[in-house]
Amino acid sequence: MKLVVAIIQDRDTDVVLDTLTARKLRVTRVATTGGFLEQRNTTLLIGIEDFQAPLVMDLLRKACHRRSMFVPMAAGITDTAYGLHSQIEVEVGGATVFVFDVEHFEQV
Ligand code: 2BA
Repeated sequence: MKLVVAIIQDRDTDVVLDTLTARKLRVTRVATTGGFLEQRNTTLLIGIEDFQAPLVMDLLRKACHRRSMFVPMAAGITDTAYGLHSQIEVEVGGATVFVFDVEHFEQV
């Protein structure tokens, strides 16, 4: 068995949940926050059989999109030469995925 931990953008969450549950895959959604941008994102915990891992990766690839975001430069690195409201472009997503082997699974 494997545990897939996938960090995705909030706006992709509904589509991913619908896609996974339509295939009878079980998923838990956790509200999280990225450490760099400090913006909300979603972490999914997906417990699966080993043979389902390629399917889950494929579904995540199709449903999660990379997007460019413009965020204000941190006050400490703002250069007035670029104006007071300087923004930097950051690419976020589609999904950051960790796959773990599960040592033990039990529902009591
Ligand atoms: P954040 O930490 O808010 O990062 C958002 C985006 O900012 C990242 O997109 C990346 O493009 C950029 N970024 C992050 N740290 C950076 C740094 N030190 N220097 C320059 N740019 C940086 P993604 O890579 O797609 O990550 C999206 C979210 O996934 C992250 O939000 C974080 O919540 C999570 N994540 C990504 N890699 C992770 C890891 N190795 N461990 C745990 N969580 C991770």
